[in-house]
Amino acid sequence: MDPLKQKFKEKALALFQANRAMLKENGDTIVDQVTLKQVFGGMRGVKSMIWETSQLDAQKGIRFRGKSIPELKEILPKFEGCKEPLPEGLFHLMLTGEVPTDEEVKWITGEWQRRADVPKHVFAALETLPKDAHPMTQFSMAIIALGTESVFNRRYAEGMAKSDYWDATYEDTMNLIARLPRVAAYIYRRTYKDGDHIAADISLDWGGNFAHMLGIPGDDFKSLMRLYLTIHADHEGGNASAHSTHLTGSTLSDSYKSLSSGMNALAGPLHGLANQEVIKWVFKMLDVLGTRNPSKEQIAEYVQKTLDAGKVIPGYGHAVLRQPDPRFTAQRTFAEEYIKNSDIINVIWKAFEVVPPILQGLGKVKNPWPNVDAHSGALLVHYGMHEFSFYTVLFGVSRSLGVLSQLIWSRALGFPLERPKSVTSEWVMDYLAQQKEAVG
Ligand code: HAX
Repeated sequence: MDPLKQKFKEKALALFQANRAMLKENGDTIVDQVTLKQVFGGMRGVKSMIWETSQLDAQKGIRFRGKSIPELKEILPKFEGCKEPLPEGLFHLMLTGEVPTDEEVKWITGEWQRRADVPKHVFAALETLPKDAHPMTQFSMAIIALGTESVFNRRYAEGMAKSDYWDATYEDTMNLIARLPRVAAYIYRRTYKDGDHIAADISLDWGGNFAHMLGIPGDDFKSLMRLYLTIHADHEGGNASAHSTHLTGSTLSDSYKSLSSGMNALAGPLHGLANQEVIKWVFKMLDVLGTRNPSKEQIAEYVQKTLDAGKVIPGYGHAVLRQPDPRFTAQRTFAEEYIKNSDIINVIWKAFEVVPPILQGLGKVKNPWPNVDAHSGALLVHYGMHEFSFYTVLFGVSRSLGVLSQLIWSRALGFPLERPKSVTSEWVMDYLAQQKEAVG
């Protein structure tokens, strides 16, 4: 058994047994109550799922196994000469709860390189799609096509025991994560660069090699990719991409179909596609205003116009957060450190001063602050990636790390098929009438 799998197995067995004992004694303890507002309002805040890899706090933002993003930047191993954390290290942390050593991270990099070969039929499947198919459509389809290799499906058909489900899911997950950069880079190069593909560089790490295969030059872009792939990886379990992956996975669908579900959720403009929408909105504003250097007053006017047209301001607001997103702040810190004087980044920073008071003034927006998607596009544009519709694929490559490491946990902890209860509006009216009658 490989060392990462061995480490996971020990931790998972211990937690499985501890949870069993805890539930035997406390299974009927009430941890939440649900209001009608929550039932009609997208289940906001309802505690109904276990997610081991990360947890979100409305004020402090994301914690990966208790660690904040600035802490991750300190404690996770780095690629030689780079100051940003390696996503391989975060994967280890999420999967085992332990900060990895340099050696452990090197092992993961090597293991993902060893598993990185993409079957030819995946590229052939992609070639059947028109070049202008949205990259998220291509990405989701490619992930499904990779699933013909599923170890879980093969072993399930052979009669695998329930206690081994996590093991087969680990194998699928390691293979899938290893192959995603190659698939994503293929989509980028076929869609925007006339199919002029770039071979992998095995001297590089997972994120650095992804940057290399995309064909965006420079060490700073590789550093950005390492940071980007780390900070987008997980955001506890209730967000739409994580929850979709979790729900599909709960049917014992394989890692490929589960992740593809998650990517379809990520592709919506209220979720991951917001990174594309933000930068489109910014460039449209610059075109309309006829300047690359708008004043705060001009930005405020344009924000108001967007709202008056009945649209949301992309990159602002959040279902859980009530402060500026620490992932926004991490990208801002990166820009301050690596980039001097970029017009487009200056616009993002000015918008950060202008948008929150306007949204606050509407009196209904619960979180007027920027989220992760407000900043990422400007960084990518700065380094020469102008193909906005590809941005959500970058998010998706990263998100695989969190949702798939959790899928291994879900299988190891024996989570059942997810099946909440739904009711009709008529049921609600009848229920309210009965309550009234009972009170007299
Ligand atoms: N601009 C304008 N109005 C906004 C708004 C924004 N950025 N954010 C929220 N609102 C509005 C809502 O549309 C809602 O209006 P109605 O009552 O008229 O329907 C009202 O304020 C209350 O919404 P909320 O409770 O504050 O927010 P929700 O939890 O319902 O929604 C969203 C959270 C992220 C979907 C929302 O803030 C939004 O649409 N933001 C813009 C899109 C965006 O940036 N999405 C990315 C979010 C982060 C993420 O998942 N990244 O992948």
